[in-house]
Amino acid sequence: MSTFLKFPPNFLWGAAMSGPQSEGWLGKRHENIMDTWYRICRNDFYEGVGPDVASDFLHHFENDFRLMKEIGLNSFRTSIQWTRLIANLETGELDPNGIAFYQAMIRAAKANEIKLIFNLHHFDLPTDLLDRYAGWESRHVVDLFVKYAKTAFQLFKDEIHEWTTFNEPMVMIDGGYLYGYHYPHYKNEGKRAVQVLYHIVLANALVTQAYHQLDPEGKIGIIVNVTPAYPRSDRKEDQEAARFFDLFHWRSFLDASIHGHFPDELVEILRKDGVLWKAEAKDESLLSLNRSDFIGINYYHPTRVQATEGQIFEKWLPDQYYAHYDWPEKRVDPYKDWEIFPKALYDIAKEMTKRYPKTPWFVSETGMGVHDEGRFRNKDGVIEDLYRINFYKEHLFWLHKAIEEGASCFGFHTWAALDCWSWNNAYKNRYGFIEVDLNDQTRTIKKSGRWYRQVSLENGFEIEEDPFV
Ligand code: BGP
Repeated sequence: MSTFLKFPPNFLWGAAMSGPQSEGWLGKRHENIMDTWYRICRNDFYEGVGPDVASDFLHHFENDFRLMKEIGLNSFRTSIQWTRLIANLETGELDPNGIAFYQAMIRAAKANEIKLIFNLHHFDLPTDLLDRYAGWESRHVVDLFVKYAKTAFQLFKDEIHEWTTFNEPMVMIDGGYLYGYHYPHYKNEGKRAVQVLYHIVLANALVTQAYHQLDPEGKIGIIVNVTPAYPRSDRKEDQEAARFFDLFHWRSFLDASIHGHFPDELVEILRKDGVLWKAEAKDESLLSLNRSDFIGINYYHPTRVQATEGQIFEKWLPDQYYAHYDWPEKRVDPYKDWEIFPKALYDIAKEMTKRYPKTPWFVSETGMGVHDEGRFRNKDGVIEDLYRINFYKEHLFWLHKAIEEGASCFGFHTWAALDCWSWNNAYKNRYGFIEVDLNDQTRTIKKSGRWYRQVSLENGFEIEEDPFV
């Protein structure tokens, strides 16, 4: 017996990319922190490949939108690069080439009937602002970001009606301040990380306010990477560890942008520990009055946690409240060493419904990066990526179940439309529905792209009865 999994009407079937990972740095006046990282340390990147040309979306976007239409995308999210649109970061003076590029991109999306969602920040802080003001630690950078956002809204408000402020701000904090895996590679800077978190939340509220003033009909949200924290056991200590992880990594951004304030428990812990952020008196009402219209959820893998074993930390770190737990039964994506656990999407959806019942959300990224996909090429030159199709089917199965049970999820975007550059894996693992040959930038649709077209056309797909339970 088989069942057809039908999704709600007007469901978004799409994919995501980001400016830095697809356009690269060609033609920009400024470097962002990822560009700088590559310029000064090429060896940190797989085979020394950087974000200079990336997938050359800058020159191929017209054809790329045609291909996106061919694989059935009715929507697509990418990011504007602050470092491309703005010529003078302080005054907000515009770069005419940047404007021309984004306008042309908007036209190409429209010509192919693809709804374009613009994101304003995808890990790509201009390096000048890091060097001059310590980046997101500075309130002045919040003001400059708001200035840039207002400019973008003014320029594109007639064509773009869905915006997002940040992509995965927690990665900026983890990667840049706590564990050092992204430039500027600070480590164990817990207090500074907390200030960065606060400023991002504040910037989100200010930008939301600016957008609502300009276009009361349009919608603006924030994209967060949510990994449910599954405790190792029912023991109180493991449950407590999961509770803190959840508070710090999930509810910090979501409560602030949906409820208009941070969770009290989190504020109390940070105050008690002497690491609470610096705020101004007016901020409280700013957060409360300017809330996100929708949420994007990026989900790749779950987090499993356990109680700490009394490790002493010299400086404050969120890790003093939990430790990672390695579940012996986990199924792993060998290329990235990420656990594959599709049911988490159902659990996330349930939590969203419980905590934020009125807020619509969509899956803004999920995907599977695979190394050396040429192995799977058939005689016609097409990569037969059945693993990717199965990965999406399993995730969609759980998402569909949650929607049937009332989750207000309005779309599914994969990472990525085309193979894109990764933050330090470069092009080692490929995620796209469309293969990019880096030798000559030719594009070839993979088998998963053809499959997705069918799913999008039929607004669902057929499965054997409950194959994944
Ligand atoms: C997400 C980012 C994307 C993308 C993806 C895949 O966290 O939002 O930009 O890179 O992860 O990860 P990676 O490229 O590191 O393999």
